[in-house]
Amino acid sequence: MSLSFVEMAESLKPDLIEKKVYPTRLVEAEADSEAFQGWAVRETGSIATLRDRAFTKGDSIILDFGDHHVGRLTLSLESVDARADSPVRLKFIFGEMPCEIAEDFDEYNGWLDRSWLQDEIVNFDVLPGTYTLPRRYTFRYLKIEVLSPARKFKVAFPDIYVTTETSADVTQVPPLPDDMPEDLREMDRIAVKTLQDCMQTVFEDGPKRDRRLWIGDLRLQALANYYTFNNHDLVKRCLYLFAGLRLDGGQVGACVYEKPEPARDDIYLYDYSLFFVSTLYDYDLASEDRETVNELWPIVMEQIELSLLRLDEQGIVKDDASWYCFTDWHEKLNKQASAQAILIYCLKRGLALAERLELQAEAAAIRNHIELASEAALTHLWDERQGFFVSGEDRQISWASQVWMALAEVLDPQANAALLERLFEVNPDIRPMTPYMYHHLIEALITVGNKDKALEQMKAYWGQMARDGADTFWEVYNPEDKKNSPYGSNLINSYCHAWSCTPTYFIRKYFLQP
Ligand code: RAM
Repeated sequence: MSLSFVEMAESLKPDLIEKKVYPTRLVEAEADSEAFQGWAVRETGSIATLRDRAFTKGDSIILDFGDHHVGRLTLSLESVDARADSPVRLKFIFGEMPCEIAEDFDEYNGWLDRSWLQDEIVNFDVLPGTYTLPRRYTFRYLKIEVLSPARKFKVAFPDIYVTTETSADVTQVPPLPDDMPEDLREMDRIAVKTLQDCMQTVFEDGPKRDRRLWIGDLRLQALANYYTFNNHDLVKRCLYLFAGLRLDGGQVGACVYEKPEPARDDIYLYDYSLFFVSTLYDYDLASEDRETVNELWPIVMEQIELSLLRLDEQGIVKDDASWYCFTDWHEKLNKQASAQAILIYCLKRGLALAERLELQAEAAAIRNHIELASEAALTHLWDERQGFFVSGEDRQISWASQVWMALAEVLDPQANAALLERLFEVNPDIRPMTPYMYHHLIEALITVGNKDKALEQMKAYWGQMARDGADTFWEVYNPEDKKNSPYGSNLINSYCHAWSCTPTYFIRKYFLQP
């Protein structure tokens, strides 16, 4: 009997690799207008001094674990001066970034639930004792506030460590050549660590938040993975989850959950459902696993057909209130042109897959759709006078629309290259907001043959993130507004985010030879 898609996915669930990591120093966060988001971290003592200290109500310490980690905290507690005659009550605050241990979570008023912020009050009944907290945390910094004891005894922390978890096997990552410039080597290292910490039993988008599988993120993680950890089974598992958990209309949903059992979310994003096509295309190239590709091919056709239903009589993606396409976190961005371009981009990958699978009739049908959708884009979205693609009723000109049209290669190669040059010259106001959109900008520059500009942009963006102190690359980064958040508070941003891990893909795919 053949397995259902979800059963197949579950049969591929990986074991997690664990490692014990100890804190490296004691620190404090201090206000510093020069530092990223206004918080600098200053060393207050060596970790060795922790063993000799005893704490009472009102005391607190901040431990620095030296790098970003995902895992479970274990700590040993001892009573000092007298036997513990009451439980010990501790508050733990875990932070990926200094802002999380410096600012008060109770003042948080962002749009996502506060419960994503990682803090906890825990009572420990028996001392001495060694305890492992039940939840997984994502952090570099840990603040411990002692809420009790206040009277007879004090509490000491003779041992404390995190057991990290990931399905990424670091021994698989090929070393970079010795002559790789230091800034790129560093960017690659941070990107690989970002991917590593997001690789759990699925490719999570962010191990702090949302800790789930989104297909837009998966697509980019899978690309980076093929050049680093090269774990094909994890991509395969994720593809089967999306295939097996489609929405009622057949669309691949934007994200799925794993626990308590695999389940879909109800979010449908036009672009994200189409990315099933390109993710399978990339998987096929990397793995040559024809059995899987053949089995999942019908879902590709289904996503294509469903997406074509959104075209109006002119062959353009309808832009009304009844749909949502992600493209980027930018509140003013009109998504019509980028959606049209993503449709064409994915149709082209669908065509290549159909040809590889020798499905002539399907290939012919898709070829026809590519012609019609490209023709429609040139007729209705291309503004010859301005030399840009326009989007929506107000004929908006944005970076995202041009970048995606360049990736879809709607114009001939020369005109495509000129489009991106003009984009930099004119610099329309609606700019890329996230590393996700920057990824596409870099890929578009490489597509038109402008590798120098791609490298320059990568260094200006991810390079600046590294200079701003990133241990892992962030979900949101606007060098002009470093507290920027699509959720109303930088505390809730994810500071280890899947869609930010692609510098390693670019470096290893395009920049190994100078
Ligand atoms: C956010 C996350 C995720 C992304 C979606 C669209 O919730 O950042 O990574 O894919 O938005």
